[in-house]
Order: sequence, then C-alpha cells, then structure tokens
Amino acid sequence: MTATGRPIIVVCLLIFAFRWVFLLLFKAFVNITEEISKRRTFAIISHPDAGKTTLTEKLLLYGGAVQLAGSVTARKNQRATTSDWMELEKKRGISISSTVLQFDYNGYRLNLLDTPGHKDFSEDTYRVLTAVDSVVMVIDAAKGIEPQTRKLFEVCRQRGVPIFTFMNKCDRPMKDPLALVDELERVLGIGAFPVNWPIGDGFDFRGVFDRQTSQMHLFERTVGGKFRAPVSVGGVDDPAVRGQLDDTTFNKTVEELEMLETAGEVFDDAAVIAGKSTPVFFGSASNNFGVQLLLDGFLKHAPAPKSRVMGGIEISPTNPEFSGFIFKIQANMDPKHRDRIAFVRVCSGKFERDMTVHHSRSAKKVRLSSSHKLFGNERETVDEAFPGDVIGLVGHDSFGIGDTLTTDPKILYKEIPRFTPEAFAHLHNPNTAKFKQFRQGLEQLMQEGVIQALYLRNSSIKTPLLAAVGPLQFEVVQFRLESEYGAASRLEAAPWTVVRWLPTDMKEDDLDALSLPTGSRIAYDIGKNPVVLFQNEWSANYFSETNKNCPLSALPAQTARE
Ligand SMILES: Nc1nc2c(ncn2[C@@H]2O[C@H](COP(=O)(O)OP(=O)(O)OP(=O)(O)O)[C@@H](O)[C@H]2O)c(=O)[nH]1
Ligand SMILES: [Mg+2]
Repeated sequence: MTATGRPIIVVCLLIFAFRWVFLLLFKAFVNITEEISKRRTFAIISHPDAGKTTLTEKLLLYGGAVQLAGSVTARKNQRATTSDWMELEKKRGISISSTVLQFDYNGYRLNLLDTPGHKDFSEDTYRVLTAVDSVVMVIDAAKGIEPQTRKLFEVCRQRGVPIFTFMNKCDRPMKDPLALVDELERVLGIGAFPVNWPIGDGFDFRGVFDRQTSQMHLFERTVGGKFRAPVSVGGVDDPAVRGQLDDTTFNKTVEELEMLETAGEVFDDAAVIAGKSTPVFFGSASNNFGVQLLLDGFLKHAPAPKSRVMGGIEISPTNPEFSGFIFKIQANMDPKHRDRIAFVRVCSGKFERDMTVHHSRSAKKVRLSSSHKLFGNERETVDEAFPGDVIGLVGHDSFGIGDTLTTDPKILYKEIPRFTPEAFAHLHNPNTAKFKQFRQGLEQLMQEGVIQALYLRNSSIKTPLLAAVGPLQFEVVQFRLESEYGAASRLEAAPWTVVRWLPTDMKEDDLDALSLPTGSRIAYDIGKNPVVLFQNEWSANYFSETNKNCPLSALPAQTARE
C-alpha cells in the first residue's frame, strides 16, 4: 500500500467507527436549521397611540393565540389587553414597558414584541430593537409620519432592520393614500411598495385591494372588533364584489390603482431585507380590517434569524455553541410569583433547560434551570429554544441588561445602547417603617434600567438623585414602588437637565480645581465615575470653555469608548 493511501483508510475507519456520532451531529444540524427557518422575531413600533397594542392584540387573534381580542377601550371596564398588563398601563391606557408574546401560526414560531411609543420609555424600545430581526411600523393614517416614528425608523435604518408598514385607522378620515406613500419616501427616504390599497376611507372604508393577487377583500364590521372580520373576496370585475361598492368609491380605487401600476414599481425582496424598501399594508386594527393580510404578507417576506457580527466575528445562528444576550429585565410581572425575569434573545445554537453557560458579567459558569416561554405576563416552562426565540430566565440576581450567556466564552455581544438621562429628581421615603421595601424596590427598578442613581458630591442628602430619560419614568417608579413594594414615596424636582461624564481618572483634587458654572454640581454615578450636573446646555458649553483640559462625555467612559 502507498504512503498516501494509508491516511485515507484511517479516516474511513474512523468515520465507520463513529458513524452514529456523525449521524447525530448531522441530524442536530438539520434540526437547528429547520427550527431557525421557522422563527420570525419582530417588534411593533410607532409614535404613541398609533395602535401598536391594538394591532398586537389582533395579530394574536388572527394567529389563533387568543380567542377573543381584549379591546384597548375595554380597559375602562378593567379588562386588560394581553400585551398591556401592568397596573399603570391598564389605568392610563398607554404602554409603559415592552411585552414579549410567543405563539405559533401556520408552521411559524413568532416572537412578537409590543413596544411603548412614548419617548420617555424609548430606552426600553431601543433595547428591544437589538433583539429583533424585523419591525412592523404602525402609522396613524390620519396623521402620517409623527416625530417618534421618525426617530425609531432612524434606529432601524442604522441597524439595517427590515421594516413593514401598517397604515392604521383607515376607518377614520385619513390622508390621501398616495400622499401617505409619498411621505414614506420623502420624509424617511425609503422606497415604499403598497402591497394592498384601501377601498374608501373613514366610515366608507370597505376593505383593501391585494395588488399581488389582484383580489378585492371587502370586510364586515364585528361588534367591538372582538372576532375575526368576515370577508368577501373577488376580482375587480366580480359582480358580487362590485355590487357592494358605490360608484364613487369603486372608480376612485380603480383610478388610484392604475396610477400605481403606471409608476411600474415591482416588489423587491432584496431591497426589503436590506431595509431599503418597505412593503405597505392598509387597514384598521380595531376593526380587524387588513390584519390577516398583514400577518400573511409579513410572514411571506420577513427574514428568519441571521448572523450577528460582533467585534468583526460573524456568529451564525447555526453555530453549534449556544449564545444569547439579555436585553430586558423585569420584576413582579406576575403577582403570584414575586420574582425577576431576564429576557434573553437566543442568537446561536440550541438552548436546553438545565444547561450550564458562561455568564459574561461575572465570568462564572451558571446553570439555567428556570426557563420560560412568555406570553404577556403569562409564562410556561420551556425545555428548549432556538435562535430567534426570546426566553425568560428566573432566579439569577447577578444577571444585568446587556449580559451575554454562552457555551463559548469567546462570544461576547455588545448590543445594548445607553441613553443620556435628561430628567432628574430626588425621591424621598416619607415612611421610615417602610425603609426596607423602599430600598429594595428602588434597587430592583435600577437593575431593570428604568432609572439610574447619582450621588451628589459633598452632600448631606442621603437619598440618591434619580436620573431618567424622561419624567414619566419617575411616575412609573413611584407607582411601582407603591403597588409592588407597598412603599409610598415623595418626589422632589431637581434643577438640572443635563448630565455629562468627566474623565474617569480624575482625582478628588482635580475635581476641587474645576471651575463650575453657577447652579452646577459634581456627582458620582453608581460605578463611582464623576459627572457634572448642569442646569442647561448653555451651562455645559460654558464649562467646556472654561475647563479646556477636561473633556465631557454624554455617556460613561466605558460605553463611550465602545
Ligand atoms: N378608529 C380607530 N381607532 C383605533 C384603531 N386602532 C387603534 N385605535 C385606537 O387608538 C388608541 C391607541 O391605541 P393603542 O393600541 O393603545 O396605541 P399604542 O400605539 O399601543 O399606544 P402606546 O403603546 O401608548 O404608544 C386606542 O383608543 C385604540 O382604540 C383603528 O384601527 N381605528
Ligand atoms: Mg401600546
């Protein structure tokens, strides 16, 4: 036998001896690839009140995940939606915190994240955007693109996230649909392809024309939009469909459709996946009009989980090593279980309950025994999860937002954005007997990233100065302290609106030597990094003029360097 022939025989013998191992590995690879192809993980985003929670609710109804949609208006009767489950959300009728809902539909596993629209809660929304593979952008068809939608869109564009657009509230007098599509292109600078087109608007909104199948979908209203809307479908010339429309509505729709056809744009899947073009759907979430078409159209074109690039290394979802990162922490979701859930987006490999992983923050090995699939504030034990899935882990106090969990310690995700606080206040405990609950509640809310704590330098005040992105977050803190920890609190406004971080290597003497504008104060963040609090931007600029050797940063040094 030749010398070159021998190694080949050895390899063949090895393959034969370990054929079961190879077969098992191959099967596992096929299995994970198949599971990934079924996953669609997306967020619903928009300006406040455009109808995100209503749409979420209706997607659950059409996805078969709930039998009866809990209408948002029904909150008055204390019946909450699945998505807005917090006490304060029910009371105020606005979303305060993002919600994860996992359900199966048509062979897909959907991980849907409903986000809050208000800018004071945008930190939560932005974190969610790191965990999804696509978004549905909801626009109030009467208002067009509103400021917060534009900001969120920018974040999606920077991340290259594919965007699907739902023009909602077509049952109300709306802007001209051609003008709405034009606005997407002009204001957001993105290509827009209307997948369907509204037939009539306001009270005369009758349905939509599906441009991909050339079918008219005429809907019937159901009481309170609780059940799926009955629909009759037919071509433009179908007499049964034509007979249901008045001449004006019919002619206007046909005319607009002809104009769209003349423009000659075609659906470009690659442009959608690259985030350069958005498919546009029209409808009315509260009336269930166009929801099914949105869901089916979304699933047809939305991407499955893809690779993530971290520090120049591409981590494929099919990588056999498990990895994921924590993008949200929330305590007391279920009054029956007063515990804390860390939300993990699985990025690669297979998650198995009881597995041991490397935890990036502590650099320790941890066993993940309490894992859950989430549906609003309801949870169910989950034994395995695949890339794209969002799971909830309970019982790990050392977990923080941004942490990576992985079986390969070389993988480290740095996905989570940080925000500069713009609202400041002191929070006092008026009831000394409740000191423990007050402190425990505050610590928990800080871990969730709802607020940050700053400590004024040379101050006799013991309570920390709280810093938040917007003042509504203070309201949430006070409400949650009271309802979840039984601790009342008193808020005292602070005079600052701007915080800037100083170089971390500054010594106490250096701080003494700084020339501070009137009304400014030095403080320390939770990591003992020095900051300066200013009354306004002007004051911060003045500081930079007078302290030329002391650069200011809008974020702590570590984050700013990343
Ligand atoms: N007429 C009409 N009203 C709607 C429609 N969809 C939602 N609404 C109403 O719009 C209001 C806001 O709806 P939400 O779903 O709470 O809006 P949201 O975008 O989740 O709001 P935030 O989460 O607070 O930003 C509610 O009163 C809904 O009933 C619709 O299709 N037509
Ligand atoms: Mg909402």
